[in-house]
Amino acid sequence: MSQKTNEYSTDDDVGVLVKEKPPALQKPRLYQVVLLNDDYTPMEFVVELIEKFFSKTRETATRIMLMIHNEGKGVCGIYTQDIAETKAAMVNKYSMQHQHPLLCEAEPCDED
Ligand code: TYC
Repeated sequence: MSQKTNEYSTDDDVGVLVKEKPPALQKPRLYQVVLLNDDYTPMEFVVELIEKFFSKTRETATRIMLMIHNEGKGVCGIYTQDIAETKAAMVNKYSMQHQHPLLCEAEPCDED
């Protein structure tokens, strides 16, 4: 009698493919963590925050901060949903603790 040993084979079908492999896993949707401009948070605080939470050099952090200051918002990093939302929450908590109105959001990246 044929005994099923797992989903893809039985004892007596050695070497015979009885079921096709499942399709390859889909890539998870990515999220960008953005900082919003405001009129009150000091530039130096924003630069240090970008260095601290997004592991950027001072040069890159300064470029991102100036981009936000001039354009209204800017991307600090791209992650999976859980990490992006956790980072945004940590940044908002840190800004509040330092009494700055700086806002951070996680938003889905455009799909390609
Ligand atoms: N606009 C702020 C200022 O002139 C600086 C700033 C930059 C604030 C980026 C927030 O996400 C921000 N002090």
